[in-house]
Amino acid sequence: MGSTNFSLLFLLLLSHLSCFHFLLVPAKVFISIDCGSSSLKPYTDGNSIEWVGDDRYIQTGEARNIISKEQMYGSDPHVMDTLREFKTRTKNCYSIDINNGKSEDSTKVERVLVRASFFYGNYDNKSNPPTFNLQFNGNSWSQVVTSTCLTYEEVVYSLSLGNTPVTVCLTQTHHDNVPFISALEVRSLDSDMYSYVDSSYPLILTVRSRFGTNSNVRYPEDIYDRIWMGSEPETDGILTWVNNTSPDVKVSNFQKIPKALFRTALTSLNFSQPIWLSNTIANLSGPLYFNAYFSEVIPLNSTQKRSFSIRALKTGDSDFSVYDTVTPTYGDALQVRIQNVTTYIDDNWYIFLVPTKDSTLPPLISALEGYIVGDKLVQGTNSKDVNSLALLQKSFTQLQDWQGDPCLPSPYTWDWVACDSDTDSPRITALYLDDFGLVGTLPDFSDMDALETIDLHNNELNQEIPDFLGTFPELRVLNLADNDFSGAIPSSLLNNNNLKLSVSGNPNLSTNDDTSIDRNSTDPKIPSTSSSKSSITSTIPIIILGSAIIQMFDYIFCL
Ligand SMILES: *[C@@H]1O[C@H](CO)[C@@H](O)[C@H](O)[C@H]1NC(C)=O
Ligand SMILES: *[C@@H]1O[C@H](CO)[C@@H](O)[C@H](O)[C@H]1NC(C)=O
Ligand SMILES: *[C@@H]1O[C@H](CO)[C@@H](O)[C@H](O)[C@H]1NC(C)=O
Ligand SMILES: *[C@@H]1O[C@H](CO)[C@@H](O)[C@H](O)[C@H]1NC(C)=O
Ligand SMILES: *[C@@H]1O[C@H](CO)[C@@H](O)[C@H](O)[C@H]1NC(C)=O
Ligand SMILES: *[C@@H]1O[C@H](CO)[C@@H](O)[C@H](O)[C@H]1NC(C)=O
Ligand SMILES: *[C@@H]1O[C@H](CO)[C@@H](O)[C@H](O)[C@H]1NC(C)=O
Ligand SMILES: CC(=O)N[C@H]1CO[C@H](CO)[C@@H](O)[C@@H]1O
Repeated sequence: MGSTNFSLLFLLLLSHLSCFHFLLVPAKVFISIDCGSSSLKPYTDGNSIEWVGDDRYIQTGEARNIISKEQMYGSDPHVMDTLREFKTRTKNCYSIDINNGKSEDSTKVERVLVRASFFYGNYDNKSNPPTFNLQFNGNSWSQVVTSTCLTYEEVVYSLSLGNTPVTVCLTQTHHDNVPFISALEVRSLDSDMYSYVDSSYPLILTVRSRFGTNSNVRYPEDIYDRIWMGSEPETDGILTWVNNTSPDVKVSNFQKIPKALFRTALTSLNFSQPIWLSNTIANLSGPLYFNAYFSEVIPLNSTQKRSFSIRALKTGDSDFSVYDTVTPTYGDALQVRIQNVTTYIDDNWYIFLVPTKDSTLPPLISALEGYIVGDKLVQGTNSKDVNSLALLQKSFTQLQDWQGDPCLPSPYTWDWVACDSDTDSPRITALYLDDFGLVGTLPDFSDMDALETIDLHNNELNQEIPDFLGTFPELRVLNLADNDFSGAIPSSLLNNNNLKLSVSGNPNLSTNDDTSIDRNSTDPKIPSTSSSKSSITSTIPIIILGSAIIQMFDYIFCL
């Protein structure tokens, strides 16, 4: 970069409500959930976005009101004044049926944008904003470090199984740090958006800024409701804001970004002065991808030229690479992809816009969007197992508030299952449904054919012992003790010598004297030998996470 003095532009994230009221068709899926609100009447905010309460999306946690409205910059006060906290359980999940209750829609949604917002507002009067983890559809998403300001996390990913529900889970990771959430938004994206990144990887937002103004753009100008944050006015005497004099800017359909972004730009006062964009990302785990947007702001005559190179540090390189040299056109939008970027000193990424030698005008930029490419998406727990768990949940209401992927991400399984979590499509190996107050009859869950342990003792199951319980090829422990089972014991169970069967405490069960049932009269123990499985019981301790979780840059709305 030679001896040039670069001016450093921090992307300070200042927020102002935008106030455009165009009527546009929104994204196909457009669900906005005001967490902790049970209001039955939808609330429409200043951007024409309709918010609903979260009752229908989650069964756990408790609704709370914030105490302090200080530092609520940029957020809708009505949406942010309630939240849901999760004092019990390690993992609590929202499950959002993006078909909105309709049966399998012919129009498949391929990609979604999910945004989770957190505004602490001292709701618990402890002045102690918590830290916890966030997951989507069985994948690790981020560590949320809340503060007194509004923060949000955003991820874009593909739904490989079509219109499966979007699940968002919060997991407690630190003692006394109770997870909470203020808002949750799901928007569908068109399949060609962000398609230059392999769809088996998620994109986790790090920055989405517009320049030359302090006002934000989101829905309705961006029909996908991406939030393009305005920035701080320039006061350093090096950079300045300009308005685009073109009455209209052509934005090709492929870019699908709002025209409004091109009304303004950031430029240098001095034609030879580069623009330097930067921000910090601690613990970057994947490459950074950026989209930068440009448009010439004045009609140029024959002696004027605006041309500059775009430089950034490519993963694996030791010096800044030139990604592209651009000459923006008046009245046209230009998108440049800056891919495979990594961080440099002190976990900062840098993008330089450096004027070419023949340029008579300084560089400029209208908008910038940046993502981290996350870890490969998991497939999710085996679908036979998931469907069978759904049958159990349908039969027994007390199981219904378990949502999200039952096994993933490891170690956050549901409390009453164990999984073989060595793969990205784990199997359920144990059901620990002892003492759950189950009354009635079992549905046929024989599709869960990787089960090794079924513990149903101490419930009120009152039926004949169903034959399907004898069909699990891997079953080693079946505990049916202390129920109201009746009739005879199926021979498939009696004849299975590998099975530790317990049926004591079922007074109406006919046990022929000679049989070897209750080969052990005491309750069988959950095997602790079987090596790789995590044997999780309902008294699971809080697990403090190791270093495997990505620490993400939180999008913070603070002055
Ligand atoms: C918060 O706690 C303080 C004392 O610690 C108490 O005076 C105040 O009334 C509490 N506020 C609310 C809203 O509970
Ligand atoms: C851009 O235009 C707006 C009004 O359209 C005006 O308020 C603002 O001052 C202009 N900014 C610059 C840098 O000229
Ligand atoms: C413009 O910037 C260049 C390089 O930073 C510097 O040498 C020159 O003095 C500057 N000109 C003005 C008018 O500030
Ligand atoms: C081009 O525009 C610049 C700035 O307005 C002006 O100084 C210059 O004389 C113009 N040149 C021609 C050939 O019109
Ligand atoms: C990014 O890096 C990956 C892995 O090194 C490589 O396969 C891919 O081609 C790179 N993409 C671009 C656009 O440079
Ligand atoms: C056992 O069977 C009898 C008669 O069928 C019934 O009255 C009784 O309630 C049953 N006992 C239990 C514990 O289910
Ligand atoms: C980054 O990772 C290191 C080691 O895994 C950890 O000690 C540190 O706290 C992390 N930093 C942040 C900001 O999470
Ligand atoms: C079938 C079975 O598990 N039998 C066990 C019963 O318990 C005794 C000791 O308590 C074991 O030795 C048996 O193997």
